[in-house]
Amino acid sequence: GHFTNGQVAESVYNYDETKVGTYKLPNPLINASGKAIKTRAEWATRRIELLQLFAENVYGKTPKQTVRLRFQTTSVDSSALNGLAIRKLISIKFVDYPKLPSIDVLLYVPKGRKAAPVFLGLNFCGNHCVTTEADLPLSTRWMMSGTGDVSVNNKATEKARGMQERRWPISMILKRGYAVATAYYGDLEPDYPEGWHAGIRSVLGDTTRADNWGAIGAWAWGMSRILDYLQTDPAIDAKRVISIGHSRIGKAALWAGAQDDRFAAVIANESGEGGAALSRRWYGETVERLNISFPHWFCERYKTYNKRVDDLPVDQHELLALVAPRPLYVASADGDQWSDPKGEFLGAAYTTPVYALYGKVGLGTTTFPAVNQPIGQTVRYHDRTGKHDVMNYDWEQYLRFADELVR
Ligand code: GTR
Repeated sequence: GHFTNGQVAESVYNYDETKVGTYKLPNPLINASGKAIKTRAEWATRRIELLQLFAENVYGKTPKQTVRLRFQTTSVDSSALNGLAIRKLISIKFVDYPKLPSIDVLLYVPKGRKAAPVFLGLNFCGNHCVTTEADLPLSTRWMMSGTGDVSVNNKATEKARGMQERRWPISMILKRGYAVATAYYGDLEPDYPEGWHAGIRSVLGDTTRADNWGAIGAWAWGMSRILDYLQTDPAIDAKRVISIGHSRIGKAALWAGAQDDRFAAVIANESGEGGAALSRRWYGETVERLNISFPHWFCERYKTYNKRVDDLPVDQHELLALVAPRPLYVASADGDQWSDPKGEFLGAAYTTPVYALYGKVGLGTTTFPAVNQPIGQTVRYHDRTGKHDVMNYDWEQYLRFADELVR
């Protein structure tokens, strides 16, 4: 990112468990007027209230208007990745906003499988960066500067090809019968404070409002537009589209899955603060630090909570609860204390009463597990050893989770 840890005062992050202190979380099953929620019907109303509270105070309001899309398939390779997959490139164009960049989708479908379930996740550095296939065009969009000339003057170079291939074990996923759909998150909005001028937020929303959507909202919205496309593709089982994302894109995957219940399941890999981690738990990154480092990610009003997170009308376990009764996977890494593994775990654990309304066991425990020990039922969690990253270990768990709960 643009900012490295330690640039601002220490008070905005904490790595000392003894300093976490006490906090009182809002109860997902007590509504804004203090009424206890006891039935699924009451939850349906409470759910709308929570979505609104997250929109007004955290992510900003997602514009509701229907945007006319045109799906243009620009390339089909019927024998990609050594014959494992059909590879399609689809540009999602905005009919009414011809100057906006398209969302350029890279889709791999396992060959010989009808109506494949699919993992849908945005990527950090262009489709060319999730695979080494040489014929895939380099994204021409604004790219963050990186080490080793992977971008020059904010444009991708050939050196970026395959750069995040390890995070996307596409062949392994295809062999398990799943399709993979991805697009560059910068197609929706380049990730820097003024980036919105070049993205969807330049034409939708209202920048004068304290609850105008932020970049995370734009990325989440883009995931739903890709889902719109997937619903039209007979090679895909549109009832089995899994929203997945890592880190900031994991925050977006959660917000997408919370708002759009066409997503069959949600996976948040090390989504951290503003994602799966509890905001009131003062550990790792804080709301204040997040808003200082990334002023464009959330709505303006979120900043007013920088020094008073206890006043937030919601906390992140309630975001996770919005996924119920659908399967949810929250994952951490023990080398990624910035994301607050324990705060992510507790976020997942505190969805339990909402899953129970549907007769489902969520995580089924409030005891933090040992490393590399996946736990849970409809809600699952693991704390992998190692760094802030997406590893095969993570994917192995996600594939098993999908095999058991999404197919
Ligand atoms: C960090 C940020 C985290 C997380 C991460 C990422 O700098 O503080 O909240 O989003 O970036 O996206 O890799």
